Amino acid sequence: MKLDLDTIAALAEHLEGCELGAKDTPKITDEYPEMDWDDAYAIQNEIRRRKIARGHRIIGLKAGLTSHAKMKQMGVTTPVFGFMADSYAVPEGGECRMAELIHPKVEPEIALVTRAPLRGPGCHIGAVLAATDFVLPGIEVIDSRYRDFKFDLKSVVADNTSASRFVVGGRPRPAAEVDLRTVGIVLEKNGEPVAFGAGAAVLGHPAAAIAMLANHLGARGEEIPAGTLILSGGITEAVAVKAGDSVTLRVQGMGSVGLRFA
Ligand code: OOG
Ligand code: MG
Repeated sequence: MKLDLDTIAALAEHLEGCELGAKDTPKITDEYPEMDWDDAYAIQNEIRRRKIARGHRIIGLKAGLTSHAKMKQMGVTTPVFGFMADSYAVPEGGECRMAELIHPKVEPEIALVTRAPLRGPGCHIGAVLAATDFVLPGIEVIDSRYRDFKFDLKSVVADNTSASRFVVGGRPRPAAEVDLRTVGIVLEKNGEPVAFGAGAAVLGHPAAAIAMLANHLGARGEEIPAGTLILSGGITEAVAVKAGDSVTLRVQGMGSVGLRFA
């Protein structure tokens, strides 16, 4: 690690302050170019600790930048991992208030819920599928705290991978009943289809993103507990939204899920 604990705490406070106050900031590597991956995850963990200390619960995990479409859009090459706090959850068909957000975008994702713990190293797609209870459609609302969504990987990891809101719903299906590679998705904005894809856009198989997450946590002596909701990452480019927009994700054989922006 290159940063001291005071700097990590100050950066976590700054980034969480931007999240809660819906204010943007230049990316933190501008001021701390020496920061490394461990620093970045330490800042994210400190944001998580702050939320728990205020009485929030962590209700899920996420992988991001897991599709070529997303990596190309953001100009990066490796997946990243973050957490979801209870305050991020939006009910099915519910509303996101633009006043609480900076410049939100929506992503069509496949969500998985585990029924057994997953621990790396060596976690693979087969182990993930065996430990998955069910799969369901999810829309992630990302809202980078960085000005104009401009960041590098370390900055975005520190910023909890732009996590902001999410909704899951539709028709959950047992993992064994669907082929997540060929499952088709359509993302609609105000009734118009705006993005299309298939599960294989995420690392060849969305479960591969979960295996990477388990291996990432395993390297830190942690695991994915049983009963964890995990977003596997945007299948297509993220789509910008504004007040008045409504967004629906349709996933083949899994119904649809939606939310509105006000
Ligand atoms: C980083 C988060 C990406 C995904 O699903 O790819 C992400 C960003 O693009 O702001 O959540
Ligand atoms: Mg995402």
